Amino acid sequence: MGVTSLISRRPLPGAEQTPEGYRLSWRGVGVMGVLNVTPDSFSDGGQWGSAEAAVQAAKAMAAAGALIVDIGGESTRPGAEPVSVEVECDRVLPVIRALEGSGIPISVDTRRTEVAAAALAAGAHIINDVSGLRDPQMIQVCAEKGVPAVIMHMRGEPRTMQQQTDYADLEGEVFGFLREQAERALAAGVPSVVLDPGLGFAKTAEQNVALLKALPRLVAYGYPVLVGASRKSFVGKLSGIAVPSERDSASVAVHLFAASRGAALVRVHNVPAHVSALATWEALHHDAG
Ligand code: HH2
Repeated sequence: MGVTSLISRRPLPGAEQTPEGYRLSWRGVGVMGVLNVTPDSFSDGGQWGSAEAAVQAAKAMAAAGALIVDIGGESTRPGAEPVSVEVECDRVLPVIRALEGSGIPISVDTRRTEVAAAALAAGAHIINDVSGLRDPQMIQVCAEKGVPAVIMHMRGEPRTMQQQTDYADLEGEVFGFLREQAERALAAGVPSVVLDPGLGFAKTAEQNVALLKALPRLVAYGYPVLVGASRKSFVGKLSGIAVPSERDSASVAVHLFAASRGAALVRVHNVPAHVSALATWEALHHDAG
């Protein structure tokens, strides 16, 4: 099981100071806990009724072994309507501010440069952009602030993306886009990037499975790869479980499959279930030599 690192030019909790910048390193597969402070996210919408409840949830995720907690203020599920910058900021900023100094690496899940800049000013450490830094200003923000970025592939907008699932060459387009965006971001001064195929974003269930199978091709580019399958509808389809919140064991199975294909991070709702499953999987690999 290899070691993965993310470099930041700004202090990052748990990171070691090196001549290159602050290096956050982990062995095996790191867990990113999902914390949606939205009324309408597909599985945890409305779960954290107040900023204080969200802060407690973030702390519980970190205590359970999450490497990073990902805070989102806009649902990007298929068909979701966009929210304004003000609404998104009102949702995420109080939680980020309250977590400052907690020692938890925080990423902010946003497509908007204004939200990203405000979140970084409030104490967030990493940008997670489901639109894959398509807005050049998002690259600017990450470069100027010196923070790592998660680059995810999607097509179009959440509202209409499931009408855009015709690909001439699925893996070529998804992995090619991610590689180009990584090179663009690094050339502009973003200190490090994570690549994410964007399961469920303008993809059918079969296409999500094809991307998971092809993951080693993406991993071979040399950047850390994140996979986010948690509770998604294709996991429901694979497992036959209709209710998203009941899909945690099935999500673990998909994430172990991704781990076996080289994923360095998994983005999950149920942190304890993933931490124990991954620790067991890693111990087996270790003992198997
Ligand atoms: N999936 C979702 C949101 N953000 N970010 C990355 N990097 N990768 C993902 O797969 C990903 C993501 C959608 O899931 P969720 O946050 O649970 O739901 P919603 O968009 O409804 O808030």
